[in-house]
Amino acid sequence: MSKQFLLLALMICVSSSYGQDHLLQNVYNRTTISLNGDWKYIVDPYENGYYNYRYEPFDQQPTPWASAFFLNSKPKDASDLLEYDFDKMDNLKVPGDWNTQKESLYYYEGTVWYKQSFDFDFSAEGNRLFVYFEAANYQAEVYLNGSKLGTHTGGFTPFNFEVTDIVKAQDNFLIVKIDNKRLKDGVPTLNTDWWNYGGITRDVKLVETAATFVADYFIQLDPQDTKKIKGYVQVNSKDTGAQKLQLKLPGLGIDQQLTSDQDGYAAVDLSVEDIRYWSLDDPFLYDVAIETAQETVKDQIGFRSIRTEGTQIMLNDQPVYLKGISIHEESPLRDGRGYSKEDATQLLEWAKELGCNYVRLAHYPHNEHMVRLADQMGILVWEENPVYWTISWDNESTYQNAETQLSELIARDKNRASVIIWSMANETPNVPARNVFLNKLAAYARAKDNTRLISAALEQKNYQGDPTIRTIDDPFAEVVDILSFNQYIGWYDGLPEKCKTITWKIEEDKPVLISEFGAGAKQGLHGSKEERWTEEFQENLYVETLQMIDKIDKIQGFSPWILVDFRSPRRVLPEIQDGWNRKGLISEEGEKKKAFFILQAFYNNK
Ligand code: GCB
Repeated sequence: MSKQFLLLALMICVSSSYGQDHLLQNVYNRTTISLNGDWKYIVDPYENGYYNYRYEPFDQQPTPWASAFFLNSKPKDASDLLEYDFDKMDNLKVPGDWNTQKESLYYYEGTVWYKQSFDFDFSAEGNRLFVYFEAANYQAEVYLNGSKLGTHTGGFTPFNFEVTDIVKAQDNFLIVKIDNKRLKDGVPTLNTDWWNYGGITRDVKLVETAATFVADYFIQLDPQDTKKIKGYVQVNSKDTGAQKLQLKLPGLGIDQQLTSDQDGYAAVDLSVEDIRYWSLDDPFLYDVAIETAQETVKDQIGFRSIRTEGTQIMLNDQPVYLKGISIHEESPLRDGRGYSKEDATQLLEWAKELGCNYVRLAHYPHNEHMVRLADQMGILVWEENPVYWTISWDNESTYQNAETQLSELIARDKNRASVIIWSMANETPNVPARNVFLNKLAAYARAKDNTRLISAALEQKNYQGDPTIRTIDDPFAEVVDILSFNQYIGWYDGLPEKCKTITWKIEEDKPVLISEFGAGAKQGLHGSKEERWTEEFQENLYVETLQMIDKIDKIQGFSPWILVDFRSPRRVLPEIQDGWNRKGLISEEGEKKKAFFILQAFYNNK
């Protein structure tokens, strides 16, 4: 194993100690049993089912009282005192946020307990079983049949636990305590401009594996040599010693035996002459199969190179201009958090219709359908860690939390050709503790994945005090591969006409992206271009901004804010906002605003 991959493997082992098992690779394509559907729930604002009256967690007591909710207790006889009963409760749908399912939970931030029952038969002796959550916001305590499996922190990344020794043939009860209280030391922190949807927001699956199984793999083009495919496969086995496995890429004529080391790792290092590279016009995905003696895991992987050269972004050694749009993960088809393939399809089809070749998935990891579809549709992707605005930069556990969330995102999406940028953070203040925090995070991301570019949405400033000249003055600009910043000239900063008066002085020899600009407009509200909230105001802001952007010589693309109006508790203006950030090019009802067509025309001419 190369030094680099050894380091990678070590880091993965370290991160798995953070309260959950090593993340299974590619659950998306494995045969699984869905636990989606109706789950019983108990709203528990005082966390009465979690703490005793001395405020000690039941799950840390040697013999928890029957009143602990995760025990799913039932009265032993008619005189027994018990003050809860899951089976008499109402249901919440999983996947789904609770806010848009129950009116009484619309603004709720706190604990809700979920319970699902299931039967399970192993299909072969010696097999193993995992319960896999695609995401739950924000903190999850997970119990099966009264035993604690673990805790997961972070609302947007997957986690799994092995349940081989706990699962029974019948009447299993999986109980999950979800707490979406915002926390000062959390990631994100107390303040965000999006809705804090709570719940088990994505799919829950049971994954049965063979005794020895493919736990993980990272198979990508070598960034140093586009005729090489490099990475690793990791098998998990209770048997120690080397394992034989077979890596097959029939489209490239590859059928190679690999032998894992003591820790289950086998390096992948293949020389290939004639690769059909994944590209925007030809998003070709190769069928990949990894076989152990007992099972086969299949995936579809694209091979492309991405790098920067001076101020250009090079996709397969050709400069590419990123015609983008920012997207929040809300369903364009229902209300609330998006989670389905249909949600992702609609969002990405709108992006395509707009003329985009690139999307910024803001401000946290979106569901896996987005990147899987982007792989198929030939759309480049920016993925983002929810390090947003003000984070407790000095708090080591906040850093660990941010790193773990990033590591789970990279673990899930590291084989996706569409993903070209890992973004560390959004609009964070330039203070020493933040610089230490972000530098460490960027170094971590680079060590984990050297096949992608690092960025962050930074802020712009007056150049040497002159308000007509703008620049980026931030030490993190030295660290990133792509220099990105948000700017709102014409909205928070003067009126759209102001764009004409601004020039840009960007000194770094790097590709530059504008990760946000925009203006609010209520779809259907018309008036003059001077009138705030009208479609005409927003349209004019796009006209003016696009002219300004075209004059910034290092610009290699942008992702305006935002594709669709999205919910935000910060946006309370009656009759206009009513709880929605109105900077969408499309309303939450799916109606396009005038600015949509301005951007579409610009992209079509680019
Ligand atoms: C920003 C933030 C984004 C907000 C947006 C706005 O700079 O990055 O999260 O939603 O501005 O609408 O103010």
